[in-house]
Amino acid sequence: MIGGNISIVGKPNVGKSTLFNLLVQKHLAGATRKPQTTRHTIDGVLEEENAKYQFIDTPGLNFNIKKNFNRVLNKNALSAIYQSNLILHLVKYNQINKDDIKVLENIKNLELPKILVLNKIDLIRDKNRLMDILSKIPSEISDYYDEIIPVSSKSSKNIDILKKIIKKSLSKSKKNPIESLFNKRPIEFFTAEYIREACIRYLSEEIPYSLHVEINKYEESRKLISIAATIYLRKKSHLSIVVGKNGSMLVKISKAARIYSEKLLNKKVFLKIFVKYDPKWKESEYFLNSYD
Ligand SMILES: Nc1nc2c(ncn2[C@@H]2O[C@H](COP(=O)(O)OP(=O)(O)OP(=O)(O)O)[C@@H](O)[C@H]2O)c(=O)[nH]1
Ligand SMILES: [Mg+2]
Repeated sequence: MIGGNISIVGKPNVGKSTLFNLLVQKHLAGATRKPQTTRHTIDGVLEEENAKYQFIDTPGLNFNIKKNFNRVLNKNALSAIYQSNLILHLVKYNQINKDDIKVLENIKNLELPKILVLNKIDLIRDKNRLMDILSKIPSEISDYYDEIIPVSSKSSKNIDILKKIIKKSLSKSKKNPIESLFNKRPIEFFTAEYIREACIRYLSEEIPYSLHVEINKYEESRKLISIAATIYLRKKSHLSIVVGKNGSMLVKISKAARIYSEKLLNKKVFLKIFVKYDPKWKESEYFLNSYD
C-alpha cells in the first residue's frame, strides 16, 4: 500500500485549490479568479487501488506583505509542508518569477521529493511553445525538483500522468507515511467556506478580503440540515452591499453556498445567513488563532 501526505504549495492564484479539488474529486476548497482565496489548509483523501493519498491544499504563500494576517496564512501553509511526504509546487507555466523562487527557497532544503507542476497549459495556443518553455527553466530552479510536469487543472490535461508521478515518488520517499496530523475539518467548516467563496465571487474586490464567516448553528434531522451563519464585516458601508437591494445579494450568496453544501452533505440544507458589522475581527487574537 502506497500512501502519504502531499501538500500543494505555491504563490497565490496559480490554481492550487482547483488542482486539489480535481485530485480529491470533490469541491472542498474555494477556488476563484481572485488571489488569496484560500485561508486554511484543507485536506482531502483520494483512494485508489493499493494507494491512499491525502492531499493538502494550502493558502498561497505571500512573502511580500508584512501584515499579521499574511503571516498567519504563510504559517498555515508552511505547517502543511512540514507534515508532508511529497510536495507539489504549483506555478503558472509561463510566469515563474521571484515570488515562486521565494516559495522554492522555503522548500528546497527539505528532504522530500518535490514536483514542479506547471499549471494552466490549456492557455497555450501553440503546442510547440510548451517544449520551449520547459527547456528555458533555468537549472538553478529545475535542479531542486525530482520531476517537472505541465498540467491543466481546468481541462484535466496530464492529471493522470501527475498521479503516476506522485505514486512513483511516494514509493521512493524515505520518510514513512505520516498519519493525518490535521484535525479533520468539522463539516460546518465547509459551509462557512462556501459562503466566503460566494462572497469572493459576487462581491467587488476589497470586500471579501475584509470579511469573516462564522457558523452559529448546525442541526441535523432526518431529512434536513439547518445551518445559521454570520458574515462579519469590517466596514459599515459594506453592510448594504452584502445584503443587496431587497436582500438580493444575500439571497444569491446563500443559494450558492446552499447548493454546494447540499452536494457535499447529500441532504437538503436550510441556510440562514446574518450580516454583522465588526470592525475588529481581523486583529483579534481569537480570530488569528482560529486560523491555526
Ligand atoms: N486557464 C486555467 N485557469 C486555471 C487553471 N487552474 C486554475 N485556474 C484558475 O485560476 C484561478 C485561481 O485558481 P485557484 O485554484 O483559486 O488558485 P489558488 O492557487 O488556490 O489561489 P489562492 O488560494 O488565492 O492562493 C481561478 O480563476 C481558476 O479557475 C488551469 O489549469 N487553467
Ligand atoms: Mg486556493
